[in-house]
Amino acid sequence: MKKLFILMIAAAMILSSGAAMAAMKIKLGVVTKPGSAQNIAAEKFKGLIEQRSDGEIKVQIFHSASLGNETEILQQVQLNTIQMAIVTGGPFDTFDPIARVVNYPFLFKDNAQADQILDGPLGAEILKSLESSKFKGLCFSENGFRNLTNNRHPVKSPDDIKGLKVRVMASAIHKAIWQTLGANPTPMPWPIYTELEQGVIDGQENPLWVMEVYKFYEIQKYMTLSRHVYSYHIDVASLKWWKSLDKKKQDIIQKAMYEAAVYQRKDNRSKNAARLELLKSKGMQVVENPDVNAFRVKVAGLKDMKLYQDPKVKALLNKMLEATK
Ligand code: EAX
Repeated sequence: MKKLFILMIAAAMILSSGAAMAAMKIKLGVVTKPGSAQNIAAEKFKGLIEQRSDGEIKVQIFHSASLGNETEILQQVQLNTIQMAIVTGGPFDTFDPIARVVNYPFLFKDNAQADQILDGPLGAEILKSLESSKFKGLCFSENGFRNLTNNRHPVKSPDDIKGLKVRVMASAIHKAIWQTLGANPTPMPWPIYTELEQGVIDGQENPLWVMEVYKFYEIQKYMTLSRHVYSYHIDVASLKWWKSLDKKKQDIIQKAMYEAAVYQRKDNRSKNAARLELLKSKGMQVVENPDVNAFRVKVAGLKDMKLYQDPKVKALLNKMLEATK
């Protein structure tokens, strides 16, 4: 009887403390729709964190551009009106030019090298640098290697790019790459289906999952496996919000985001072979072995451009080029 009484009191205490302590809510923004790379990372993070915090932390995902484009999402993170975001590396470079180092063309040879560098001390330099623009950089998930699609003709070498109107992200380095390759780059935020459909632009570049999830095979005839940029997401939190959290919460969030990122990279990569088959079966004409060396030679001078003149950015680029030689 006495035991039962104690148990009842304990239960009542737990219940009342639960009610008094409202769950903390994290608003997390992504520009893309469910099924996209960003969303897969976001949903995995939500699942892990809600389970591990015993419901003490809840995550609300805002997707499909409901908070605006990626630049606007990042502005909201800076202001702490949303606490977290998973955003493509491209648009980050207007906030901190350090982000354009990873967007350097033909930097990483393969996925393993991307992981090794980004999960190591060089990746950590990028995350640290973001603090000066009010972001707490947590880790990196991925879009993947980007490939060119267009509606004019097959692209096998840089000569075929001349004059193509290619949509690019809000990123100085992406614009410079396509300018150097001879295209007519047009910066435009995501999403871009209508612009492609209406012919406002001839082409775009993105990883394979985008062509599948956003059904670009309906409106783009030619694809070239150019793999010109390894496109990362930077998984960030608002620095102001981050500093308000105790160490225990910071740890659980940091760990869950990293695990979600590793899960998502693997998931993304495991689907690429099937995606390529699907895109071909939908009628896309694919140039699987373009003259990558010719592309590489054309963009080789980019590292000496003004874009990389900031000493911190230049130093990191040089370290990355050295590490990926
Ligand atoms: O993930 O804007 C872009 O091209 C990005 O890759 C987009 O977020 C799709």
